[in-house]
Amino acid sequence: MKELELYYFPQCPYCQVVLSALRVTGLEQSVRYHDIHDEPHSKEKLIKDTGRGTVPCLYIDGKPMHESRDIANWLHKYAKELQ
Ligand SMILES: N[C@@H](CCC(=O)N[C@@H](CS)C(=O)NCC(=O)O)C(=O)O
Repeated sequence: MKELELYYFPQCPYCQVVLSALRVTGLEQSVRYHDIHDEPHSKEKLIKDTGRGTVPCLYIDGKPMHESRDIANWLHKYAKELQ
């Protein structure tokens, strides 16, 4: 099982794309969530790690992936082996 952490905030439509992919793939419970508006330190970490403050960003075993479409595609591709 890979360690998955999602940096997001709920009002962000791109984040909703990823949250929807997590629901559809049944991986919703397998992710640790960081709301960057609730946790300023999480936004700071995101910027420090990636040079970008944009969300969504999914960390896969500590490696950050940006872009909602890329993340959703990755989730669908690897869903079976992640469950
Ligand atoms: N192309 C990106 C767009 C991501 C994006 O623009 N996210 C906005 C929120 S909806 C963001 O993080 N803006 C910077 C900020 O709110 O600090 C994706 O599809 O993931």
